[in-house]
Amino acid sequence: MTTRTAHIDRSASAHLFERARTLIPGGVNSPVRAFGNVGGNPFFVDRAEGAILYDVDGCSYFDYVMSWGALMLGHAHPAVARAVTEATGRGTSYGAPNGSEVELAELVVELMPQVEMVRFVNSGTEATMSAVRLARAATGRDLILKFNGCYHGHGDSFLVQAGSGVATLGLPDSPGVPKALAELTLSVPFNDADAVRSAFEKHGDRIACVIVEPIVGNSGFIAPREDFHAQLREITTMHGALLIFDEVMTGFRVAMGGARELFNVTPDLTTLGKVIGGGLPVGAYGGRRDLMEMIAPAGPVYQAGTLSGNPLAMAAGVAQLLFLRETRPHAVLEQRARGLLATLAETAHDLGLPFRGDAAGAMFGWHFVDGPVYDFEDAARTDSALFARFHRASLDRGVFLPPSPYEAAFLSIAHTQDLIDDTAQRLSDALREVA
Ligand code: KE4
Repeated sequence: MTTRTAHIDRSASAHLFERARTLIPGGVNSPVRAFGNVGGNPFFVDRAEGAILYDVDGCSYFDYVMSWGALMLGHAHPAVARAVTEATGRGTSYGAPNGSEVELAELVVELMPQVEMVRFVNSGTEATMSAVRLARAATGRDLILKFNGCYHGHGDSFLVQAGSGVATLGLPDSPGVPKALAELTLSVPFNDADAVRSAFEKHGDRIACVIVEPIVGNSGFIAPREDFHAQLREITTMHGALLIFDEVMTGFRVAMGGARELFNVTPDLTTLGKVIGGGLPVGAYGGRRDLMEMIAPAGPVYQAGTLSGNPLAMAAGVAQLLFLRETRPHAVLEQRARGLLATLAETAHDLGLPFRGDAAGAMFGWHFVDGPVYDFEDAARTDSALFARFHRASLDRGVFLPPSPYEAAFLSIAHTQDLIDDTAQRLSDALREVA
């Protein structure tokens, strides 16, 4: 039985947060980090190694956020650290092409056959914004269709019933998004192919693309129904719209070839981020050669970026992907995630609490709900007050879970079976305490 540490001194974090809030909106550079949905103040990180985060007060945490999915090898993995250090010695940015961009592009194209050409950018948001611009250019159409609860970054066209961030903040639309622009985005329930068909029946000849998180990680973890993606492929093809798999989170994490490998459905475009940068700022979009050759300077669709293809991010991405290509840890990591969920499910059952968990590769999640979770509406039934208490009790037992019920959790090769077993005990005790 692990007990919550009586009093944890987090005063150094508190002082930093106090200073940060006078300088940075909400004291953070991304909203979810402020713990708005779980209460309390965020801890400030001093350093990290493997699966462990160490805060500025000397507390340590088993990390299940892993930079929101970017770190498949854990923090400060020697292969990545060495690659970045070596790259730094040759300069940090050139504003001119360099070989590491070609090396990473070759790896992405090799590991994701549906990606015939790829363009690197600096974030997942840039990747999805650019992919949608390309879809609009390629089809000559203006409407896009997304799914309630799916998050594709903070591009204006996506902040229409987005899942992560906006939904967590309880803002169905973000202020500042022009109504005229929001009206170009259709949003229907995830897993509802009939709703997609109806949207196309109504607007079919105006819809440029469907963009989807193939496994949703921004409403908590939601898996697609058996043939959902095959139906999306059939409907979009029939209506001359493009299908975009937003694999910023799932890419190289749920399987070596991403979600496309799991569902054997080929999208026209794929967006990437996180894992391909090994923890450094990166994004990418790619897909059919005929589409990608429309991107400047090969074609007329403009997109650019000062730090795109940054040599340090490329080096980190290459190091992480090469290591994953050799070791292919996805099945083992999914087994570990499912083992952890099984322990939590058993504890919840003993306590008479509703609980639904699921996993794919090194990504997993749960909802405190009865019955299956097929879409955001189901996920929104989760007991968020219980989630908040559970998050705090877990943190006080040295386990850092994603600080929102609308996020997924992530593990890495540094999450050994022993660490998972230790986590399971701590989380069970935390759940018993707050039930
Ligand atoms: P970024 O612009 O944050 O690099 O990527 C945006 C994005 C696009 N597509 C998907 C499927 C994503 O999950 C994301 C970003 N993921 C969130 C986690 N829910 C990042 C965490 C944060 O916002 O701080």
